[in-house]
Amino acid sequence: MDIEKVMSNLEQKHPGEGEYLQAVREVLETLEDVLNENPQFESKNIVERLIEPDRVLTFKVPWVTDNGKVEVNIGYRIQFNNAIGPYKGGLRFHPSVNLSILKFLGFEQIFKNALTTLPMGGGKGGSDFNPKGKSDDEIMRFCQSYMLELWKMIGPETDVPAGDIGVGGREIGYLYGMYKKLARENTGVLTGKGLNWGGSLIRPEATGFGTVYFAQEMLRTRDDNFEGKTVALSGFGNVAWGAAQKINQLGGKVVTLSGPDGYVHIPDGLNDEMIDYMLELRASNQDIVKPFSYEFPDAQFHEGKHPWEAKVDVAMPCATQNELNEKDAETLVNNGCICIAEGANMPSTPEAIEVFDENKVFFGPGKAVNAGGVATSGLEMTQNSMKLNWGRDEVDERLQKIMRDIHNQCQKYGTEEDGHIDYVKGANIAGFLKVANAMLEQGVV
Ligand code: NDP
Ligand code: 2IT
Repeated sequence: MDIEKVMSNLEQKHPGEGEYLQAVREVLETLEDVLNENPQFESKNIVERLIEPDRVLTFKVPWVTDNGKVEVNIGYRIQFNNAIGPYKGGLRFHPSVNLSILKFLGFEQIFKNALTTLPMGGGKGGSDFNPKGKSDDEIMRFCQSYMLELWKMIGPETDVPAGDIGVGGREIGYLYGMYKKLARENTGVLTGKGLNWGGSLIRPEATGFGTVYFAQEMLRTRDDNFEGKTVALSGFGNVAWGAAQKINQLGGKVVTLSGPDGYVHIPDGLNDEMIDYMLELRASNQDIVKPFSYEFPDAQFHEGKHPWEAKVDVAMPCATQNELNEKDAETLVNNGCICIAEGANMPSTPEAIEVFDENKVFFGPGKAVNAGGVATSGLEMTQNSMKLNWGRDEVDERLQKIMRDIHNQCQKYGTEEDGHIDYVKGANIAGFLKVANAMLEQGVV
């Protein structure tokens, strides 16, 4: 397959969609051997059928502010690929949201979901709505208006949205309430639901827990573990919160958190009181981590800086795409960082990944590392279908098993001659093979 030709065709059809093109290129660059060994994929044009979403929905979302002003946002849902199960993936509410970002996220989701071993296809959605500074009622009215359009396109066996940036338990509640009213049914149409109405234990923590479980598997290949390791986290949202708890449980020390305004350095490590304060800060709808340094004098705030300048053993980017660049990667490696595990989706730029590759440090890409979130969404769907709730330990054990399994798949397809594991290659090939074979078996549809 001529990657450059495929990419230039795609670019012509979707000009300026940088994140989407970046995500597609990264996958295609790792598939060369598999495509050569499996000519049936090329003869049925699997790659070109896979990189184009099944359908893209955009719609207007009008809503009324507390002051009676009428606002209009754009709503989206990308149904990317359903070869192995219903479309599945989160909703992102953030002012930066556009088609390119949602298409990159939807594309990545196909492979991630395939890796979980559960029957879920790939999708993503959201809006350019900015939840920052909005009242609870405003959030509710926005979610209701969004669902008024979306509900006909989704369903427990069709397309099952969940949370992502700016969408957590509160938003899922408002979205679910409106869906239920319109569809007149209680089903597992969304995941990340409240525990009293179909949610699963561990789902809020799952992405962060899974990220740490995956990093633990990477370290284990060198008989190493988290005990005494210093960890730089970015973001201070849902994923960072779950990861911080698990790192502490395993004896590691989280020394940074970040926001768009900069990062805080906590030399003695994030403690439980600080983790609770993270939640408070999030709930206050503030855009910044600076208040952390007022509340805890030992935490030093570094304005406008990335946490990657801190000297750490492990780095976990948990905020957003392209938040860790080539220079950050060089700084991390020069400071002795041995493991990078992506809690966020595509947080490292291609140049940064090259630096990690050259230096043969552990680099776990988001689609493998953060798959614990959607995997636990899959477990929520299973519980909804059975109309049963599993206990905390049962869900956690299943999550751990799934993360070990994803690591094994990466190891199987990504181990190089010198024993180094190329997790990007491993994850892409394992995910691709599952989806591509399903597409072949189901014909041209
Ligand atoms: P949250 O909204 O809970 O937190 C996001 C964090 O990232 C916040 O600290 C936010 O800061 C920061 N952030 C968001 N956008 C930007 C930006 N443009 N520039 C700088 N910082 C930014 O989201 P999650 O924790 O759920 O998601 C974080 C990442 O993890 C995303 O990449 C998401 O796609 C990924 N992910 C999430 C999963 C989940 O289950 N929730 C599952 C798998 C991956 P602020 O709000 O102050 O802007
Ligand atoms: O990026 C992701 O995997 C998510 N935001 C979670 C998706 C889900 O359906 O739980």
